[in-house]
Amino acid sequence: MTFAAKTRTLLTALALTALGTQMALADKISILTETPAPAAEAPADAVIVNIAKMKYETPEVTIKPGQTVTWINTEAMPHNVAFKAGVVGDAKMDGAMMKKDQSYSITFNEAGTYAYHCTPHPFMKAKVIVE
Ligand SMILES: [Cu+2]
Repeated sequence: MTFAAKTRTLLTALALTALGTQMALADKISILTETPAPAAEAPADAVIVNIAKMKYETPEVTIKPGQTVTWINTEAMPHNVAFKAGVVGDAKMDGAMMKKDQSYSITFNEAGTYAYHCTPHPFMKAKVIVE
């Protein structure tokens, strides 16, 4: 094999590995919109988790694969939804910060237990169980 051919083979292998990782990430969850939406625009069939007084008001929700959870921040303190590395993919995932009356929606595509927290307030913890 020539050097060029070897390089091409290596690059193809790297590209496929990167693609595989991306697809695995995209499979576990789908984020409805990267930036928070107005609370009133939460999907009608979503399971709602309100955030108030530095807490996720429903610390545990159980849904089926393909269902969407929408978080609504009801207070002035900004909050988000974040996953540690290994939960929804190899890397950690920090959702966008929600201001008061903003929402953030995630569709969970695969069965599993998804523990999450708020990035600036790591003591705020809850989970989504998909079964
Ligand atoms: Cu918070």
